[in-house]
Amino acid sequence: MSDGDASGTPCMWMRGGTSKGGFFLKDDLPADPLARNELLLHIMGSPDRLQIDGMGGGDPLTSKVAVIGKSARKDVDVDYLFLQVFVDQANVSDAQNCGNMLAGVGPFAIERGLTAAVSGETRVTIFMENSGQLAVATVQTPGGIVRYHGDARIDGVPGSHAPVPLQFCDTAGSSCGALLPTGNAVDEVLGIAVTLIDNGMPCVVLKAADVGITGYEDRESLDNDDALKAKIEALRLAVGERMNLGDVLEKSVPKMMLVAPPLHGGTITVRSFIPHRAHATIGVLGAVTVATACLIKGSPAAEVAVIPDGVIKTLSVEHPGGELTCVLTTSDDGQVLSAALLRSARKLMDGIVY
Ligand code: NQM
Repeated sequence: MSDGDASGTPCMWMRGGTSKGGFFLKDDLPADPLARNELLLHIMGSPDRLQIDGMGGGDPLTSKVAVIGKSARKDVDVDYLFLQVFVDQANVSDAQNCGNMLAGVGPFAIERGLTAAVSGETRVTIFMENSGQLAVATVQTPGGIVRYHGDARIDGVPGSHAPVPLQFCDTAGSSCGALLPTGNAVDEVLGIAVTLIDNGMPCVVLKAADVGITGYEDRESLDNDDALKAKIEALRLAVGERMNLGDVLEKSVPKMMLVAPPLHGGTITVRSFIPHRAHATIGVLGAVTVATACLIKGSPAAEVAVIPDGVIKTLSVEHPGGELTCVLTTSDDGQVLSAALLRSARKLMDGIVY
């Protein structure tokens, strides 16, 4: 990048859920996607394992960008485009949503005056451009000012913060065109039973035991297991076309979800790969998608899950950093109608990035 970056770019750095990254107004970034991506790679310091020359934290979870603008859509406050800036490749992908960064979108939109706050709590309706779907975030706004501190705790984030409940409707087939893109609850791929599913995040759900692990390993052991990584990457590459995602070699989807019975009274245990590193916890829409897989009869997830009765199901997805509770509202015949879960966000820095 030349000295074109001398004047810098306004941005806010925020934690959203268990992710962290840059939040930009759409109008502050180049309109041309190639120029925008080049600028974002430069800002993050990619490609470089440490991202030492940029703002990224050397981890996919801290190399994320949210681009936000006022929405022209009826009854929608803002449009949100999520961009995954790869750490060690010169690649910026819009092929997935991020439900964690989503938690910062409402507070950012209010702080930047894209939508008005009311005193108390403000509902912000967000169009997720990556998948063309809606989410609603509820932001604490006493006196019309965003409040970040509070008593809500989420696993994977130290301390407590103001709650940001998120609600999703109609997330089925976000990127794959259908909840089950092959039409099957179970497919056999390279000799392993998998569910190919997308309820907000394209995922391959399989039993951890079927790839030779317990499903209770920590992130470091998983990240150091090259044989396991090779096995699940072969599976991932084999299902891209079947999931309507095309060639996924350079894509951040589908995510690989290795499941096992719950250990701590929850619904299921998951170790997720996103897709080349193990997740420290689990993605938001990844969790919604795995929770949905638990409800599909005969699927690998259903075989290990413990499911409560009732049409409103509180499903606790256990992960390496604790658990994430998804509340799924289902129809009488078991279809998932909506999902809700709790996140929090924190404003870390507001200024100019060079
Ligand atoms: O699944 C990581 C994350 C995510 C995505 C990933 C996410 C989601 O934890 O909605 O939030 O799966 O790449 O931020």
